[in-house]
Amino acid sequence: MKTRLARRPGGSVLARRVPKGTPAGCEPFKLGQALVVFRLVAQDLCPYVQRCRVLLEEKRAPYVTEYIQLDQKPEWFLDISPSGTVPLLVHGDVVIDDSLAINEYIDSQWGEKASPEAATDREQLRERLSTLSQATVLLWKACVAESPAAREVELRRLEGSLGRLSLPRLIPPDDEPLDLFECSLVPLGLRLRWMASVEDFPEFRVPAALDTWFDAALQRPSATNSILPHVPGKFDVWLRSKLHS
Ligand SMILES: N[C@@H](CCC(=O)N[C@@H](CS)C(=O)NCC(=O)O)C(=O)O
Repeated sequence: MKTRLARRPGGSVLARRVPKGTPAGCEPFKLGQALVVFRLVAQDLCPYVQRCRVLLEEKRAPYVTEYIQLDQKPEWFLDISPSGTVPLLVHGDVVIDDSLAINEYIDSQWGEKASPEAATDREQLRERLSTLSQATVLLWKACVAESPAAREVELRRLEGSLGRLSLPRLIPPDDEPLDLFECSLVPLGLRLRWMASVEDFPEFRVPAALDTWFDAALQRPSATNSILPHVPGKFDVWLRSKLHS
């Protein structure tokens, strides 16, 4: 059963929470008729979690997302998580607690490859992903900055970091999956859009080519399916509270 599903991905399980009675162990389990393979422990606002969900959605891999509160981490999570951070992937005996490592692992386990084979290309991908992670941190710093002046500094850094991102190719058709870099770019694009909808920061502009890429990427089902519907509203309230505190 597992092998057949692995050869022919599809039938993505879109359960958003693990229902009551789900085994707490790490074995694949049945949800309705589907065999659930990947289990992702998550927090609803986290951009790193969303990277993994975009990839799982792009690959139509069967998975469940189990949301936890980071200020009340459950015992079972602390027992299996080396770092106490989300995302945490559980797959059989394998437990991984870093979004980029998780995505590399999922890519090695399921469906068509979303990353290059050659070692030099993989190294280059890691560098691009590292710049992307820096941009993600800068966006967060801009949001939580303690004064408008400090925010402006972070926004300028963010703009510089976005300018250094090597641009993705044109967005592929929906039936052609995004690659690993593109999957990680989606959560950043979404948060830049949410940020712009809360307030116009006149000194800050997303580079035009990147903005055009976001226009197309954020329409993909993987972008909308990879977050819970309440999250844009929650981000809005959170950012307003930071801007006006
Ligand atoms: N490098 C990690 C970073 C993950 C991370 O920082 N996650 C945050 C949530 S967005 C977290 O779990 N923080 C722990 C906490 O708040 O206790 C990754 O890419 O997975």
